Amino acid sequence: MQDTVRGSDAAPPTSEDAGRLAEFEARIANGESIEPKDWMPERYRKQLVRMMSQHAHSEIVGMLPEGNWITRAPSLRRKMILLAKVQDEAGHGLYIYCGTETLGVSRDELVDQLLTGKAKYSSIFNYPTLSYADVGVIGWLVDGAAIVNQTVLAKASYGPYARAMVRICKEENFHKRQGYELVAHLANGTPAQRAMVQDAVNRWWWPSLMMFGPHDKDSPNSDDLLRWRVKRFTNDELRQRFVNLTVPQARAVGLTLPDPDLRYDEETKNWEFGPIDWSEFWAVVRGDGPCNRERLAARNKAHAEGAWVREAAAAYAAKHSRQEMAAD
Ligand code: BYC
Repeated sequence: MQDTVRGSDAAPPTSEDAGRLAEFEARIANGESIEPKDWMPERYRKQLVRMMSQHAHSEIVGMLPEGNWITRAPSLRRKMILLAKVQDEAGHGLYIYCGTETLGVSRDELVDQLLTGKAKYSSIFNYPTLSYADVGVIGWLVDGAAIVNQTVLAKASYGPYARAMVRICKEENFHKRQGYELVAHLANGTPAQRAMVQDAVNRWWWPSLMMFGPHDKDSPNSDDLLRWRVKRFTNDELRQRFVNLTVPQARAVGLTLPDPDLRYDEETKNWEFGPIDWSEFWAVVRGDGPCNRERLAARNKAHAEGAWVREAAAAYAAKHSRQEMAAD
């Protein structure tokens, strides 16, 4: 399994560690950023490696569902938009892998964990994209959910992660807008286009809510992450924020969300929603979602086919370093 952060790996703190820990926590309480060369508790480092590497993998695997439609985009304009978006996701993965490397773990190791199925990545990318409307709905709902989550992560206590999030969120905003624009276009289109986009919303709504992770009571990592201000809000709080933002957007384009229990609560000012199917969520997280095997197979194939590029880049770097040494 991926580097675990639970239980026995935490050695009992020595008095020196206790002093350093207090100093570290005081810095976090003071709103300071933790940087790669700063002292940090091993558990903080491991939590970040776990979360950031899962995030990087999600960006990389996340290229696959939409990438599926690049060759079949309905117009040149749509193809250019989709190409740019999918390419952005690759960039996001690379920033976050670089950020994770500052914690003393190599990208090769992280990629190996993904390719061998040891690492997790977001459950959402294990669902199929059945029509072009899915491209719009992913931009609107999936990138929309990512923005809610990542805007907060842009204030995370670990500097390299927070800075990557600032840049990524700017691009995610473009992703969400292009998605909503496509959704609105289809929702105002022919009856067949309307039906197609409603069908996509029906399939992606619940998986989008699952992106925020399990209920707070079932979230073993939240205590550490909240205490050390990697997370600023809980899974349930961010999920509710997403629902509150999204319901009016669905109404504005005349689409319905597939939840008969959805209702506005005047007292809490929240859109209350029905129960999430957690058995489906855990099945997908365990590897039994509709496309888990297909996604891993696609990543392994791409990695194998890219071997010559890595070899060429390594040979080029070696040649240049030899030339630089000879010139010195
Ligand atoms: N899917 O204790 P919890 C994108 C796991 S890509 C799979 O609450 P935590 C985009 C969790 O890892 C953006 N697994 O965990 C790209 C943990 O297992 P381990 C993706 C999940 O970390 C392309 C266990 O369940 N965003 O936007 O406190 C195209 C218990 O959970 C999921 C990020 O990666 C899940 N949904 O909170 C379009 C955001 N949820 O590791 C768009 C960064 C939970 O203990 N990550 N698990 O074995 C986070 O914010 C947090 O890690 C989470 C989970 C909220 C996801």
